[in-house]
Amino acid sequence: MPFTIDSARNIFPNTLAADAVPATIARFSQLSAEDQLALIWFAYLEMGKTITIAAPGAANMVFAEKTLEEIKTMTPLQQTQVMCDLANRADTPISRTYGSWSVNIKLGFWYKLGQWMEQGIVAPIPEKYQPSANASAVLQTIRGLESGQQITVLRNCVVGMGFDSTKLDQSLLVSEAVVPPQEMQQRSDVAIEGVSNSTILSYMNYLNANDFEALIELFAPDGALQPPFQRPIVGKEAVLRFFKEECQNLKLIPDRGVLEPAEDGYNQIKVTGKVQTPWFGGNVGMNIAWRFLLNPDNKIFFVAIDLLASPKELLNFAR
Ligand code: ECH
Ligand code: GLY
Ligand code: GLY
Ligand code: GLY
Repeated sequence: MPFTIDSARNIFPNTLAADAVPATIARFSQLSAEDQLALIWFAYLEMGKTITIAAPGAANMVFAEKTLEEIKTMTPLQQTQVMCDLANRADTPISRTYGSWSVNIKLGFWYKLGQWMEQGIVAPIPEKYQPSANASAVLQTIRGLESGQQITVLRNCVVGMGFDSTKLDQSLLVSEAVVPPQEMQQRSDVAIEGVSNSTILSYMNYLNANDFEALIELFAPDGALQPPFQRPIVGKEAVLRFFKEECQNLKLIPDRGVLEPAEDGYNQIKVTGKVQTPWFGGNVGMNIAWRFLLNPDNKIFFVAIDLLASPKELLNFAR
């Protein structure tokens, strides 16, 4: 076999990802829990002036409801303690429950808490809270990022909170129900300037239609998918689980690409374009590159999804 997952990760090495995102999250995670919560609060309020977040679907909220109600009945001091425990990834019952939730349930939980904090139902961040110098510097960095990078930082901060899910009994993990694939008549076809390969076009169309069962058949049995700033997810079973859990209702808007032959009958394809998340819809277009490696059977051996450093990167096809 000419390629391994590790060597495939290096196709199109000139692709410039938004390294400011992991760098900012690393600095964020060094802050105290109080600083972390205050920083996200201030960032969230500022971003809310220009971009609107969609209310979580009811399906995301059912799993968090019991915990939210429990928090509601607590004293303000206890509420603040629960939030600090989450930021500290402490081993507490609520922090364990939080750790068992999928990304969208975690986001829905904080969405609701944010509303309650605004309404005074849950202990707010004190208006006069004085962040440390480091926290102020991190907030300043976040202000300077483009909106797609800002929401990625927020998302990853929320994902990192709570008890470490890998240390939990995996049978306890919960995620929202999978929506049925879109009806055929409702679907639309993407067009990608410079790319006519059927696997690439089907990948975009199936993902846009939430048709994960068809989508996964485009992958080789040992195929892998690498989400932005993550390690590759390897094998059809794990990739399918990821699609069902974290990829519902995304909108992929690929724009252009290049295909070039690689060793031993493989082909490498780079596509750039935009992606929208259901949480922000058309308000935030993330600048994305897909780096595909197709095997000689035209199956996906590897695909990396990169959040790009700048819009300029949308035009970068240098090899
Ligand atoms: C408050 C203060 C106290 C602490 C906290 C608070 C609340 C914070 C809240 C934050 C909400 C944040 C949200 C962020 C959502 C971000 C979503 C993103 C989605 C990116 C998706 C991408 C998809 C790419 C992919 C493609 C593929 O081809 C394959 C699959 C996949 C304020 C109370 C915490 C409420 C809602 C960034 C890029 C294209 C890899 C998925
Ligand atoms: N974006 C990472 C790489 O091109 O290798
Ligand atoms: N409102 C976005 C979601 O529930 O996924
Ligand atoms: N978890 C993927 C999204 O929010 O769009």
